[in-house]
Amino acid sequence: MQKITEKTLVMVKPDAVVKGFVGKVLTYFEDQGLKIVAAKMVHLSKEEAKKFYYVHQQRPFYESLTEFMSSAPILAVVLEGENAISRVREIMGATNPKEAKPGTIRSSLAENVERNAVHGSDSPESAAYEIPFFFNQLELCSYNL
Ligand code: IDP
Ligand code: MG
Repeated sequence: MQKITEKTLVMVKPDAVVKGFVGKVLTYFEDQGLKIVAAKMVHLSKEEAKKFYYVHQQRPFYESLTEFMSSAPILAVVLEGENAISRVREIMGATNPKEAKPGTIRSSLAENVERNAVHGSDSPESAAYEIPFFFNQLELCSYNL
């Protein structure tokens, strides 16, 4: 695979935050050499959650998902690394924890298909919407591991 340095937006979701799994979730990514270049705890309003997940507005789970995502704070994080977008998706595991490979975050920490512990951008286009949703240029750090 071609090596491209990418940034991707991760959220530790409310279920994982309230269970005290923030550190655990971040460790999965740090252990794979992904670099945290921004982080912020945010309690999204329902409207903000709807805006973040607007691509899913026609889906049957949109109301419930955005209710859940605004039920408690999330930790928004930008991770940087080679092929960060696809690597984060691998480390997270499938949306439904029942289908997630052993050793993935969702296999280990998710409750169900909705309360699934973590979000990660699914494409460069999504990352380009999701990163500035939470962070401005000044909030994105640059350093060498
Ligand atoms: P992803 O987070 O793995 O990219 P998406 O299909 O983009 O999955 O869905 C966004 C989020 O919506 C999921 O992470 C999950 O919280 C929720 N979700 C997805 N599918 C379902 C479902 O069938 N029932 C309930 N919630 C769902
Ligand atoms: Mg998605």
